[in-house]
Amino acid sequence: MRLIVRWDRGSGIALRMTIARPLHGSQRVALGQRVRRAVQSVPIDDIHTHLYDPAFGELLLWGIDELLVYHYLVAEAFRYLDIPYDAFWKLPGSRRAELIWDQLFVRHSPISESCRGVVTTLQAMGLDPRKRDLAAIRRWFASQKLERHVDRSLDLAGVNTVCMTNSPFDDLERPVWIRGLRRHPRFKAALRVDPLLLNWRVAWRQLAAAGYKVSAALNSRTIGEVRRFLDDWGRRMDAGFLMVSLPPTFEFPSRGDTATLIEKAVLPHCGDTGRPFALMPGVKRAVNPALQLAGDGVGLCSLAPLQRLLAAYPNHKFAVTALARENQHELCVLARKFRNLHLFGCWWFTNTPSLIREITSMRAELLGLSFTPQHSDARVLEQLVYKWRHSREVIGEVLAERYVALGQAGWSVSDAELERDVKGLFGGEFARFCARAA
Ligand code: HDL
Ligand code: ZN
Repeated sequence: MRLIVRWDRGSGIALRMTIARPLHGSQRVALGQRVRRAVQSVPIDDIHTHLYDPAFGELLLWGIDELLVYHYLVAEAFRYLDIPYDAFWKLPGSRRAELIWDQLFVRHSPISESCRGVVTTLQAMGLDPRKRDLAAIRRWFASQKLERHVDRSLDLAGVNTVCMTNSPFDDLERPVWIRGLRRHPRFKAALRVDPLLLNWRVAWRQLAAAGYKVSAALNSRTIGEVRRFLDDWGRRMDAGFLMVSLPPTFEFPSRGDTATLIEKAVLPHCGDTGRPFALMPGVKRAVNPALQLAGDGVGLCSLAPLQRLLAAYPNHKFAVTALARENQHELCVLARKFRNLHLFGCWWFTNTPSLIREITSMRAELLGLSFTPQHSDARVLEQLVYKWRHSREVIGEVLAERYVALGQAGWSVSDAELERDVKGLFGGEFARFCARAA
């Protein structure tokens, strides 16, 4: 600190001003390293994945072939492949994996984020992809025991727990819940309701077949039974929150099925149980259906429906991640206006280093520490490793810049305070948000 004394001519009083002495080079470097160390070491609660508790058997995807046929890589491989889409889908998974390996790792350097992720993951597992020996990599995975491999993958990723995406409408998943399962302590559940909210014309028949007295008409009896359905599945799953992805055309309020079910069933359920409602706007499903799961696109949303929900339901909790890059700034400002809005993740097409940097900087500058910077969206077990190593790298850089700028302004943080702050970002703030009384 530098002390400066100025005489005030008028009053003749000495004005003492202390000017923060800027951190000098080595102090800036040391502080940045402390921040990166905290970001690298604090374990993460991953609040959105498509992974499954091992009790769900085949639904938990793992191994090199699943890493290679991940829909992100399918989309990228088809930019080089000229075989017909249906010919590709007729191939066995192992053959699809070989085609993708050949195009994205042998014939071209794997510089995309999804391809680099496979390299990061293989290296972390102690394999050397530089040999380009897919057969050897396959032999290693084939020799792994899943139970140990699950803990190894979460530990290598620095992940404490993962939250699944659970659907009563999934014909493979539903029977496991109905039969009952011994839950793995590191796998939490979230109740995904896309089919219910986005395809009521089909969903009501599935509820009826399951014994809920519903009809196509969203009358009071149907609404009551939909709420019973949500109560039953929320309890069965011990779901931390409900979630739905929404098209750019989503409107609220509206007389449509989606808005009506949200207003009359989902929000009353969330109000009764205190569960947050996670909204994921901006998905254009099946813009290229021939790509199957890889065929979804992105669209710019109006955030006015979200704003109306936040204002109309001040005691309900909404967690939101938007898919369009161009929606991110307005979403940040909305979060400044509504404390019942918690932002999370750089979702899907925004889960790239350049956009994680842009979005996380914007959020830290506008929201401080009251958000969750990332979720992995991992669909294959070992993806946790790269999705979190890559994200921690960028989040660590962004936070190092913020804390150095704070240091320059004349503030200091202890290691304990840094750890506290990062724990909040990596799951603590979201847990507090979920636990907050509705
Ligand atoms: O709707 C979602 O939850 C998305 O994450 C989709 O599952 C998407 O296919 C995906 O895996 N994105 O990462
Ligand atoms: Zn997802």
